[in-house]
Amino acid sequence: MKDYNELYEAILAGSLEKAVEVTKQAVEDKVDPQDIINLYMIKAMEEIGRRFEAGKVFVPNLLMSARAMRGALDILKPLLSGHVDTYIGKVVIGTVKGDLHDIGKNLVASMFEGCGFEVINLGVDVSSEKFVEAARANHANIVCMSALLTTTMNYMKEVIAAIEKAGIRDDVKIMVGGAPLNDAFAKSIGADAYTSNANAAVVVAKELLGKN
Ligand code: B1M
Repeated sequence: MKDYNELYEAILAGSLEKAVEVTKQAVEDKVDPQDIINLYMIKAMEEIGRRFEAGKVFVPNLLMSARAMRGALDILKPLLSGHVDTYIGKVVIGTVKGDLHDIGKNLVASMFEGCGFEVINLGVDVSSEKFVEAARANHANIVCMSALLTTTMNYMKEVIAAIEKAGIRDDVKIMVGGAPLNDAFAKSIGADAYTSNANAAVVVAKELLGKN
């Protein structure tokens, strides 16, 4: 496969135009969208995160990289979404209250859509009330929560408590994800599953619904 390292560099540098240009080229060259995402885009976001942690770059750099990543992802989104006549299930997804990170969550949402789920994407900074309201109003099969901060991941427990209090816990499966989470954390808060990436989220969701 041709090397699209320019895409990695463009996202790292926060260059939206370049990221879009190289992604369009990769699509024209018929590169698998999953490879574009996993080999270049996510790796660039990981590296900008490392540099941020090391104090070499700052919040504006993160924002510019995120903007470049989103621009590139927008081009790939339609390619992740196949046409479906019958939905496998309904997913309500959001990034929990206090947390503004949405790139990973949107990737998970796109994968769900592409694999035959109907997705209600609540965005970022989502309160427990909003999760409950959306799950109930849409008769969701799955509630998916994302958190990227160690300070916000604990809010997931509050959402689960609210879902229980609303009397709909038996109607929905609860899935969680995001970089600081793991299996043990998911179990400790009473979630049905944790997955580390977007592909696994779809596989596990199908398993939970007995649709694999
Ligand atoms: Co922030 N940030 N950030 N940030 N940011 C991190 C998360 C951090 C690790 C960077 C670092 O220090 N190395 C750090 C968190 C430290 C911690 O909590 N331990 C951090 C910090 C500290 C902050 C601020 C506090 C910085 C500040 O203001 N001083 C601030 C907080 C704002 C807030 O949320 N209240 C902040 C702000 C931001 C920006 C707004 C500038 C921007 C986000 C823009 C946006 O999302 N629209 C940003 C970014 C870009 C990052 C990093 C660099 C990249 C995140 C990302 O998009 N990754 C991040 C460092 C890093 O992750 N290496 C960092 C790519 C994405 C594809 O991966 O989101 O992990 P990810 O999603 C994956 C999986 O986790 C999983 O699947 C996805 C795809 O495979 N997944 C799920 C995610 N959700 C799922 C849900 C599921 C299943 C799987 O449901 C079932």
